Amino acid sequence: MKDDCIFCKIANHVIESDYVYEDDLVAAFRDMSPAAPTHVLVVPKEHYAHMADNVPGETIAAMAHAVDEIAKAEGIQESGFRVVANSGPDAGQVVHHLHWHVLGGKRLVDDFA
Ligand code: DGP
Repeated sequence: MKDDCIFCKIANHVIESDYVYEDDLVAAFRDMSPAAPTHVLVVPKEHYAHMADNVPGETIAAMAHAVDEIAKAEGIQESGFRVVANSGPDAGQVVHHLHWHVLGGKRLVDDFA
């Protein structure tokens, strides 16, 4: 855990949040500035800065499993959803702890992200 990282703190319950899914490797909680009716962030409990930070396959698999569980629980599995991983400055990454945005519950085709 990185001491100055907000998502490390949330994923490891140092700071509590609005959790929707959790297992040994990942936590998922609602984005504080939702861009869609469902806007959940899936984050690993270990600290990785972004998608190009040698993230273990086991962690990626756990994140993908979390997306599946969240889509079912949120009722967006059939209607559709988007998964976004902003990585680095050109993507506008603000929080430098790997996270996947899971967005759904409205038409997203005209939204850029
Ligand atoms: P980005 O790094 O640009 O992929 O987006 C970071 C997202 O994280 C942004 O949508 C707002 C959200 N966020 C930032 N800080 C917190 C926080 O402390 N709690 C929650 N729930 N969301 C946060």
